[in-house]
Amino acid sequence: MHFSTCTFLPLFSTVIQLASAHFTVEYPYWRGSSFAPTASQWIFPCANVSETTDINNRTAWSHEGGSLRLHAGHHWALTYVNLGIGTNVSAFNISLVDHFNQTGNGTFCLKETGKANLAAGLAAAGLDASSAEGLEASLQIIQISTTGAALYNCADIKFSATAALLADDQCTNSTAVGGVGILNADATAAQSPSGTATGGAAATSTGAAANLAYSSAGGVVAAAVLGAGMMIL
Ligand SMILES: *[C@@H]1O[C@H](CO)[C@@H](O)[C@H](O)[C@H]1NC(C)=O
Ligand SMILES: *[C@@H]1O[C@H](CO)[C@@H](O)[C@H](O)[C@H]1NC(C)=O
Ligand SMILES: *[C@@H]1O[C@H](CO)[C@@H](O)[C@H](O)[C@H]1NC(C)=O
Ligand SMILES: *[C@@H]1O[C@H](CO)[C@@H](O)[C@H](O)[C@H]1NC(C)=O
Ligand SMILES: *[C@@H]1O[C@H](CO)[C@@H](O)[C@H](O)[C@H]1NC(C)=O
Ligand SMILES: *[C@@H]1O[C@H](CO)[C@@H](O)[C@H](O)[C@H]1NC(C)=O
Ligand SMILES: *[C@@H]1O[C@H](CO)[C@@H](O)[C@H](O)[C@H]1NC(C)=O
Ligand SMILES: [Cu+2]
Repeated sequence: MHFSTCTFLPLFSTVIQLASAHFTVEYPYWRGSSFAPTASQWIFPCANVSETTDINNRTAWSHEGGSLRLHAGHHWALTYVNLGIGTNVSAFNISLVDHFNQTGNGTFCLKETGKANLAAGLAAAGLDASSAEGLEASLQIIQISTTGAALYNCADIKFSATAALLADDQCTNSTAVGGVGILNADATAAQSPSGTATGGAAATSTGAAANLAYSSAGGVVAAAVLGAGMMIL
């Protein structure tokens, strides 16, 4: 924790080893490899990989929240999934999945991603199922692991009412891969670094981290958190 910002991290040779970890977006197919020479997952907002210019190369994705499959290289990472509407998105301002702790390395898959949040985000943009049909959009997936530096990858989609979700056999989490929600402590606990954890957070050790708690299984997408949660990274 408390590493300097990610722009300094490439100065350390260890980053070269970490580079093979990072993560891959397997579905919807990412806009291009963020391991390519001119790309870097450290670069906001999309790893310095340009948007897909040919609409036929965009994955058809349900406006009710399609599937998302990652290959995660870290043993855990705070993970966010955002979406922006447009052909060349600069504001990924629809939060599909607020941050949760993605645990385990290997395949991580959400069959139906952020359905309620996407509906609300489309409504905020004045869109509904019919007017969203065929629109281009981009997903931004962010992972933040132990060093506190954020990793970015994007995938370009087009909304399609007929887009299928991934089949069950193509959307499974690897053994020991999953996610846990992060619940912030209440105000009282936040004032007291040695305060009692509100759940099964005993694995974490620092004062602030001790205030984090796992939500019940399935609570991942709904997990609520205050900004203080970020500071422990
Ligand atoms: C981003 O990619 C372009 C080529 O697409 C390259 O010229 C540029 O140096 C890259 N930026 C960084 C910071 O690596
Ligand atoms: C679209 O995808 C095809 C097949 O992957 C690729 O050969 C082609 O270069 C892509 N076109 C653009 C404009 O990215
Ligand atoms: C897409 O947006 C980026 C960043 O704002 C910009 O550099 C690039 O020129 C845009 N691409 C097109 C085709 O307009
Ligand atoms: C995420 O979960 C892993 C595995 O349980 C744990 O080691 C790590 O500290 C957790 N990270 C946060 C920020 O809670
Ligand atoms: C997970 O990490 C362990 C230890 O670094 C490694 O041996 C294993 O191959 C990784 N598994 C996957 C699926 O990447
Ligand atoms: C996201 O930005 C677009 C364009 O600026 C705007 O129309 C939309 O209302 C914003 N959505 C949210 C959820 O803030
Ligand atoms: C993978 O794990 C996440 C977090 O626990 C869970 O929400 C998701 O449903 C799992 N994926 C599948 C396909 O079961
Ligand atoms: Cu990495």
